[in-house]
Amino acid sequence: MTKKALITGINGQDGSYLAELLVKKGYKVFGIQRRTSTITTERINGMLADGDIETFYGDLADTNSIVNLLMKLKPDEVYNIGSMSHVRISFDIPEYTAQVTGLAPVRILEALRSLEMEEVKYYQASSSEMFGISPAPQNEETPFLPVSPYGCAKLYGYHITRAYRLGYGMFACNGILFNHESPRRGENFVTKKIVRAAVRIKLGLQKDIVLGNLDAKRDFGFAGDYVKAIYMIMQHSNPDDFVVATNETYTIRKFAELVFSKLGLNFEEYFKFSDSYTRPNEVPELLGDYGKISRVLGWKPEVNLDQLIDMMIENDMREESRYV
Ligand code: GDR
Repeated sequence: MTKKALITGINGQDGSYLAELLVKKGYKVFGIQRRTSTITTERINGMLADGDIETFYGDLADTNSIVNLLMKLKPDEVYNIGSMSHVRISFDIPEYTAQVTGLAPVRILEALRSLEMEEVKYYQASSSEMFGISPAPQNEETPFLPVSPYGCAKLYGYHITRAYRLGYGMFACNGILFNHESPRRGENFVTKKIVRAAVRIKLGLQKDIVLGNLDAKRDFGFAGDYVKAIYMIMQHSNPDDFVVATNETYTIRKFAELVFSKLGLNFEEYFKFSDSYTRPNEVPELLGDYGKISRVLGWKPEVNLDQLIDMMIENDMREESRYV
């Protein structure tokens, strides 16, 4: 029988890659779409037009919309990928972040329970931001010390997912994903901002790039590889929690230097600092250890940082060349 999956955040980078993967695997894929005044379906328009996926209006902050969709669609698997996902912005809207990023998991899990749908599998998109200032490298045993409203909200989601698994025997699992990037990355995340700016500078469309703290270290993977990990976590015989990472870390400055040098540009000539992109608290170093998921599920990253940057530059070159 065809399996049905419901994805929150289907419009986003991860949701769109995950939807493509599940469609390929033969799933009937549904997505929850939040009402916005501008159209935000550009990453999934192809699948919508082909009838591969179907979206329904709903909102992670609106319990009734979640209950109604679970009753109507009766999914076999729910992937909670949706979130207020920007760490710096979470300092501006901390309560909203707690409402959406923090409480949506319990809204969904409790809805499944009260609808007597406990057999439905649940995936929670947990984040390396939960490690906060815990020293690197970080794995499943590392203590969580979040320092952003986003990290705190995600940590609630992580623990409530475990609590429902332990308390009610539900197949509820966490993927603790480190930073993952792609040509589809939202434009206000640092990798996309850097690649887009470097390409535009190269094409004469932009003069400089304004960034915040360049000393933080991040473990950057490819989102396309990470959704495969998500799928494997959900097909495992036992519900469990896994770190998904690359075991490598780079400063933001190094990432920028690599991107600019690939285009024959010297990053320092174009970089301007602005405090408006710094955070009240910074997470200094994220470096994941993907040993457990590699041992238990056989997952490992396939795309390295060099290939990831090439992919992102090629995409933005194609898109920005239209404006030359
Ligand atoms: P992050 O990603 O906070 O790690 O969370 P982001 O790309 O926003 O920042 C990475 C690092 O770059 C520094 N930085 C800047 N960041 C942004 N966005 N814009 C800038 O101009 C800038 N200048 C410097 C930041 O201070 C930070 O150190 C991402 C998100 O996708 C989360 O949703 C996800 O959970 C985690 O990764 C894993």
